[in-house]
Amino acid sequence: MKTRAAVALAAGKPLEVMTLDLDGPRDGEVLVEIKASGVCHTDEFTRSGADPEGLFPAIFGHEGAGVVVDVGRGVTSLKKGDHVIPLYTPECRQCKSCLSQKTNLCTAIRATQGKGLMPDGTSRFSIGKDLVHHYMGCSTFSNFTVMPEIALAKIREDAPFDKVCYIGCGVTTGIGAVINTAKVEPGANVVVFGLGGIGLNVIQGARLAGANRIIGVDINPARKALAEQFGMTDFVNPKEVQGDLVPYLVSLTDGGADYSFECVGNVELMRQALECCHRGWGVSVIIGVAGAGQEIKTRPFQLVTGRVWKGTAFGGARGRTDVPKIVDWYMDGKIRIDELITHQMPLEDINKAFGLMHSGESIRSVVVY
Ligand code: NAD
Ligand code: AHE
Ligand code: ZN
Repeated sequence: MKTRAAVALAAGKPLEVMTLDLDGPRDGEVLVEIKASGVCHTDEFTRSGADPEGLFPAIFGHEGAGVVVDVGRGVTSLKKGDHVIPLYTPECRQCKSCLSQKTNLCTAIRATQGKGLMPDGTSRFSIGKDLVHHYMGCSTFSNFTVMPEIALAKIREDAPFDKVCYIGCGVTTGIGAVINTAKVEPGANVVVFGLGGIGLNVIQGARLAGANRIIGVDINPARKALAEQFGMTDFVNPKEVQGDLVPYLVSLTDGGADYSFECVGNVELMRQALECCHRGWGVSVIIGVAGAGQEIKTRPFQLVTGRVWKGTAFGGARGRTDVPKIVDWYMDGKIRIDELITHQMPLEDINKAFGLMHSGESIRSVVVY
């Protein structure tokens, strides 16, 4: 069949919207009509050429929602008409990682996913004879995509696609980092670096967890008002702080943060996020992804004296189990999404989403098909 998609032909170039070929689902695969897709900073990270795993040409997008159109042989858990959210972190429930119950990082299809291919080592997307890569196993910047069954979460049918698509990455990552990875407890002091599409969900997760002080750090002063609505108690603009940021944050938190979160992808901020944590117990969680060649560093003494450095992917969530529950939280009014979706656009205008991200005008842009 044919599908309309935004194709990344080369690193650093705008995406090109075109019609291309899509093969149907093979064994264990599902054809999905994508109804909406958020644009995450990770899409921009790969588009820019900073991602060591970046492949071109490819169809980006990993924050979608849609409807099952067809299923391949052997698919048992999904049928035509089911509403689904694609998962860049699948949940096979059979691999060593899934069975361990210690991680959400299912390994069943990670190797082929990282090569931009389906689990059988081929791509469903092509332009004539030329292969086009999948991206993060999802490719939600295509109106139709093929996904492995284990990488789809079935969700309720009354949930609006143009809102719950955001649960496919940003919402789950931010809230999950607080609840699953850090396990923030009531009364804790939390510092959040970066108040964009991920950081504001960390703020909302910290509020849900009953945190006491929730301190947001961002160089964009326009983030303050929205972050306050989501539970931030104090805003710090590093450009306005006299002297070093770390001692300033330590004094604001009575000796250091119980938990900090880096939601930017900047290795200098990752160090500051660790070092603003409380001696003896502070835990710093890295969420941001940093480009090829970037490395983190600190004095080992920071860890010797009890600070803990952690990271999280997809907020530690097991997608097929946890994503339907997070959709329920949204539908029940326990969490908020609408205010964070600041822009919507048709696929033809997808490059505007990257411009809005860079200018700091958007929190999340959502492409609606
Ligand atoms: P975003 O562009 O929406 O937000 C980034 C925010 O950081 C902006 O508000 C910006 O003003 C702020 N910022 C930039 N430089 C700063 C600085 N020096 N000091 C303080 N604030 C600064 O991006 P996003 O979609 O929220 O993604 C954030 C990061 O998280 C990216 O690196 C993305 O790739 C990563 N991410 C990781 C996961 C995961 O599973 N680990 C999931 C989603 C996104
Ligand atoms: N390919 C990059 C790493 C990118 C990365 O860390 N991705 C996160 C999700 S970001 C979503 O917006 C993730 O899930 N990582 C775990 C995994 O298995 O990819 C690189 O540096 O090579
Ligand atoms: Zn993402």
